[in-house]
Amino acid sequence: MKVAIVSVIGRPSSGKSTLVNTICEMKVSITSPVPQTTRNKIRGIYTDQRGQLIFTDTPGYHLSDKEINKRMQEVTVSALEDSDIILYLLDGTRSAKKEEETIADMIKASKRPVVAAINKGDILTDNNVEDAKFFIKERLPEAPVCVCSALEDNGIDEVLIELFKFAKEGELLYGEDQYTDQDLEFRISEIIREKAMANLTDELPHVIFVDVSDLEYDAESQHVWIRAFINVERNGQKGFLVGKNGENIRRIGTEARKEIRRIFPGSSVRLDLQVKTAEKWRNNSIVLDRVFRD
Ligand SMILES: Nc1nc2c(ncn2[C@@H]2O[C@H](COP(=O)(O)OP(=O)(O)OP(=O)(O)O)[C@@H](O)[C@H]2O)c(=O)[nH]1
Ligand SMILES: [Mg+2]
Repeated sequence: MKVAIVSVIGRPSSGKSTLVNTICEMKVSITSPVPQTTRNKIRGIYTDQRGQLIFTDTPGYHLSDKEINKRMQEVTVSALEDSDIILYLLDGTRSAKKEEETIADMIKASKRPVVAAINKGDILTDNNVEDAKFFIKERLPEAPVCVCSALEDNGIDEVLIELFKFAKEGELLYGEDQYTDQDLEFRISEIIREKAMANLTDELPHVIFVDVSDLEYDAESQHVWIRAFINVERNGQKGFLVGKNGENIRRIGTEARKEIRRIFPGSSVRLDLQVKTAEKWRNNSIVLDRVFRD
């Protein structure tokens, strides 16, 4: 069996999380049109008769000295170090500038085998594809190049073929049916965060975090009960989330519950969702949020 850990690297909004979800055929990582959606390393696992590829989805690499960006850059760099292969995702609709050059140089410096995938093939012009290919040829001449659409599931098989070529013989690291290693609370909180982001505008998506305070599963009645809080930084932000007559929070809850049910096939799910002002912003993503606003 072939096995490899694959870091998915690219600029914010290039489609890294969408790609990992498409490959794993399950939603393992949340996505949105808002850049910098992914905040942590997320693992998605793909297994077939060839072997196993463990994908690490990373926060988009954004050049900036702001604290949030530096933290997310660190997450990306550590994923690079932990990986056997790099899957470099380029958004073909955007021309390669300084940021793209920095990422390409970083990948080169890591000395890992790299597969380059030009994403958003469904909306690319021939010129877009040529430009992206030219850029890769210049910066990473050894990398095989694929054109794909993570959203429409096109060209993904070619990406997998190229990745498996670099994978080494080894034992499977995860069970054949496993598609992620995230714990349930984290997945649920991410789904809620995605739905909240989709129902908010402007900077607010970046100043929220979600915590799941209770998760109970009754195997006999196949009933799941979840209590979760969407935390905002200041009281004044609560209204945006709750909406007129609670309309917004209801919509977020309904959309989230629908998706959470897929994690528990055959079970009924009750989701109690509330908005609160966090007394204390926790480390990690929370500090990121606060700094991001500054
Ligand atoms: N047209 C098109 N849109 C895509 C494709 N892949 C992703 N997108 C869209 O691009 C946006 C960003 O996708 P994500 O998967 O969240 O991007 P990401 O690289 O994980 O972004 P960050 O986590 O913020 O770095 C979303 O609106 C996706 O629907 C694609 O193949 N074609
Ligand atoms: Mg992402």
